[in-house]
Amino acid sequence: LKVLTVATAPYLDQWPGCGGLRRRVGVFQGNRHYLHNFLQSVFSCMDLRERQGCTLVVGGDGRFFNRTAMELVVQMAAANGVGRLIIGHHGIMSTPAISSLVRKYKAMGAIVLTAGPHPGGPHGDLGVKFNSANGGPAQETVTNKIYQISRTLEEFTICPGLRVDLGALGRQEFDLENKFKPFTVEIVDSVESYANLLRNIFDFAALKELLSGEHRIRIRVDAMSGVMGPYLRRILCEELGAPAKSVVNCVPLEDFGGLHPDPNLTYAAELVDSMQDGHYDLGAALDCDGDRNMILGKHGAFVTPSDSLAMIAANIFCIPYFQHTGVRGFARSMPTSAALDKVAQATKIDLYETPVGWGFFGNLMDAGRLSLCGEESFGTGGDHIREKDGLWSVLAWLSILAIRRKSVNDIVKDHWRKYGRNYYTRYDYEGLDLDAAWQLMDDLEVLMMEKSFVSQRFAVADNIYQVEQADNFEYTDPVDSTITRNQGLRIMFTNGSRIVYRLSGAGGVGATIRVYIDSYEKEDIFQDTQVMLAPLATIALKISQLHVRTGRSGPSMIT
Ligand code: G16
Repeated sequence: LKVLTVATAPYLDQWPGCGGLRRRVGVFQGNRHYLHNFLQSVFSCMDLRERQGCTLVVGGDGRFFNRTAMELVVQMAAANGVGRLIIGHHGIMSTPAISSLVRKYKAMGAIVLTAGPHPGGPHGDLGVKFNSANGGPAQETVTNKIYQISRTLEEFTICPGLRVDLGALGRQEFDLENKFKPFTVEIVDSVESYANLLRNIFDFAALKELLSGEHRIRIRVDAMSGVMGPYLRRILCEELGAPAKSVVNCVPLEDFGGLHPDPNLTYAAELVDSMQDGHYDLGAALDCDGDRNMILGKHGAFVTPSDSLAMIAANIFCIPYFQHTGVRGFARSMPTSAALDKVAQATKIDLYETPVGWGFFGNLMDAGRLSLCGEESFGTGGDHIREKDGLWSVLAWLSILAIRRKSVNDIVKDHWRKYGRNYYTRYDYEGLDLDAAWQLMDDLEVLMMEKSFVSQRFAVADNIYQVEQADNFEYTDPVDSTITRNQGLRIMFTNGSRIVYRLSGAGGVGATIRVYIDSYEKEDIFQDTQVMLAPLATIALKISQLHVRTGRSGPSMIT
């Protein structure tokens, strides 16, 4: 097979955020060599000697254009000297499964074709993410390098005649010109190997008893027409005995059924509705690439992701894996509520507060300092892999139910009674003008850094909040001392409440400003979140002038 070097012109906008390069499908289709360029930048970023003959894992969430993109990845990987690709059957594989395979095969990394929980289809998004040898998202130093290469790229190499059969499980070999060794592709059943991973973490006999024994509970898990259907069927139904109707939307669709495959109360409304009549004891939704999760109790009671993390932490020894490994540390992203901190204090386990994005957790895990972590954006996971893991989180909750023999709602209430409650909400302002959003954040920072800002008092009705501290979050990695700056503007009040403003780094159309509000209550724990947080929300808008400056009358999304 011939290897060609093709001249190209660079694009200046291929900055991969923490979730990779995410663009509308039309951008990839309408701009000549847009995907070729980015893939070449990824390959060129790898050290040449390490790249020659290396193994990479490749998978995607099956969205529209996935197959075309996958074929291109294979042709360019071969031409760039990669020796072996491990690919999911039909090119489809969940993000957690990809992470686990990178580790299992000791691969140099992975190319993940997902745009996270963003819509698919011809008018939806496509994404390309590079994961490192630990199985987690590449660090910022790597993504910055990819971006720099992409800005001056002049050519790419490709093996256009190489045709891989993504449907044929097993090994395929290809001889390339001027290469001594054949280029190998292995199409694998990722469902089986991922199931095996989970078998070694959880007590499957206890879970089977919970889901199919005499006192079984009823669950409903929604795969949102993404990759997770086959994993749910195999693990929850075939292996753990849950009835077939416990899992829904399990056929992976290229456009995710035209829906937004993001597991939250807005986009997983179908699940929320189906929980209302109290038939199901636990509900869960997973996003299209299987790393995010939402947990609901009976009647659709919402467990906020920050609480879910804290509650898994408080019950961590219900999971056999942690009984064996012990607990090395907990971590949460900075905007995630401080509910986890209370558990860490009580158990005297180290707690890390990291910038947004799973890559920061990976470094701590690699150094043996972290066992359990999560983000408010519906992500929880352990150190078994280096990505968040949706189905792992569901099994973590089921393990808690199996051992504690209580309902989800009672476990939540017990937790609040013991540790107090962090009322928490997030406002998203999506699709803002980029320059206006940056300017707003700049001006806000200037205001917050004024000397007089600290100790300023804000009053809404009877509630008075006094600023204790204000900063722009900065993180020094305790393992390698790398400093990451500008990670979000934080206002901390004397009563422990907090407002955080942050620009989304995940890319997409325009800019997204997120406002995170967190308020701790020791006693008053059974109130409505939005009612409790209304004064702080008013203050957040007042300080930032968000509505006045963006012309919006409210957030595009509240979680
Ligand atoms: C968002 C979330 C982050 C998450 C990231 C990637 O980033 O806020 O917590 O790590 O997406 O998530 P996924 O891999 O599921 O797409 P941002 O920067 O938009 O806030």
